[in-house]
Amino acid sequence: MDRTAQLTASAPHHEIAYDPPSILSNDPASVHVTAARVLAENWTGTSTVPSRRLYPHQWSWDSAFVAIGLRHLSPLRAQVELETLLAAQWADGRIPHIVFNPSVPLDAYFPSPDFWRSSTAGRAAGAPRTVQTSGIVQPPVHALAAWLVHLADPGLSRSRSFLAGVYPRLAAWHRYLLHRRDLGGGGLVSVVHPWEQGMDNSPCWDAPLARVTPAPARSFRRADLDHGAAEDRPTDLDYGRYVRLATEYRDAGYADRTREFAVEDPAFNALLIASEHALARIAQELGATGTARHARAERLTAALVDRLWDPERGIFLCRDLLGGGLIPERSVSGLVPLLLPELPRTTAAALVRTLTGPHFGTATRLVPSYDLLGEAFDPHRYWRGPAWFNTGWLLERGLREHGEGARADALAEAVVRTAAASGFAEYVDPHTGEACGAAGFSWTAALALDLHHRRQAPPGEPHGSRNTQHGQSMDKS
Ligand code: 9WN
Repeated sequence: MDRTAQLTASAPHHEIAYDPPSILSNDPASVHVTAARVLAENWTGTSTVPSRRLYPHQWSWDSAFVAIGLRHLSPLRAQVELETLLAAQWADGRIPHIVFNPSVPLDAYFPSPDFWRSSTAGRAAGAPRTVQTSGIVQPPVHALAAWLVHLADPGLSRSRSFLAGVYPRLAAWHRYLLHRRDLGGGGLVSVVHPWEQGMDNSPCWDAPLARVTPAPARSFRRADLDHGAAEDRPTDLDYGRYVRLATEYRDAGYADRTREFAVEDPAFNALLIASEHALARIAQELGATGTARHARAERLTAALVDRLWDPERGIFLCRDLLGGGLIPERSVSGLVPLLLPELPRTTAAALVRTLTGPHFGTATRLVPSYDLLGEAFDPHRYWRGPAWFNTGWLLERGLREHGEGARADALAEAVVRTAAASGFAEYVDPHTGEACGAAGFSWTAALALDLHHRRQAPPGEPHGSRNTQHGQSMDKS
């Protein structure tokens, strides 16, 4: 049996040793080699940790981004990355934001499995018994990732029935979000914790979080400060609030209803819509029509524009369901809907102007996480200004989707160059490109690899344009 056949025959959750493609090792200077090395070092045998020291377990949206890059190194590892995550899905459909590695000491990351107590506190919601997870979720990038992973090697994918295996789980995930998390009743999904949205410390959460009584500082011990600089990380006060919200959700058996924090976020919903289009593609590949899913994605796009678009600011805003209305903060989350193929032309054009204007564009090469002119802007503090590589990757796709090829090329170039120069940092100062946070961060390496690979694609390989139906660029890259 040759190596591919051996790997194909192995069950999804068998460990796969890292086997660097020999073609890469001949060119030690390339982004391929350095990014591949980061992903090898962070590979556990069945999935990839975001960072060995700071984040030593499997994270949900990290794994989706990682799979998108891994597909260029090993389509099999990319498939296994997603399968490992989906194996920890709860019976109610939720994909937990962390899947814990039992061999990592409890004090390596907080909140640890003994905080979340998924197998007991989450029993009624259908938490798995054999693996410990958190009980909150993260943005639904997974169906998009699964489709892109399939495209990287359709033969391998079909031989392992990859899409047939993941489709029911991804469909249940979207069902959970659409049915259990429409807390505002307007068709959009709400997050119930800042960690769910993925941009934990964004100034968008300041007003809704201010209502939350923090858990006392002495009631928990932060592990992040062992590895990250305190002035870059969230404050103790905010951490106390994160802990309080998570504790209350856990103590209610992870049942979904509106409590102290409920926000409709543009990026979270835009990623669900992009993934719904991807799920339609997957359904088509499996022999169904996918029409109903495309139609749902179109309806969700209309709801997003209706509920979150601010025409004066030219950006989508977060809606605070409890504090009454739109939160007047410009964050990169509000630009991410540029991804969506059915965005009205005028909305897409306004978003491009905002992206390239003084709030996000001036003097920067990458896109900052928060308004450069905002009062809360801080170039180093977590999600309050620094540039992250996953949002750069998403916006590159959005620019291409809407016919802004030259801008997309420039952003792709900036992402790849800055990622490599920063040692694949978790995030960078948006003015200087200075590395911040964890070094050797997995999604930075994976997404730089993806853009690098696409830059190298032969001339004429099609990229998306807004004239395609349902974002057909999805079928090509
Ligand atoms: C909480 C793993 C995760 C990312 C998030 C990022 C950060 C965790 C933390 O790290 O969040 O989930 O402890 O700060 O904000 O986007 O998924 O990389």
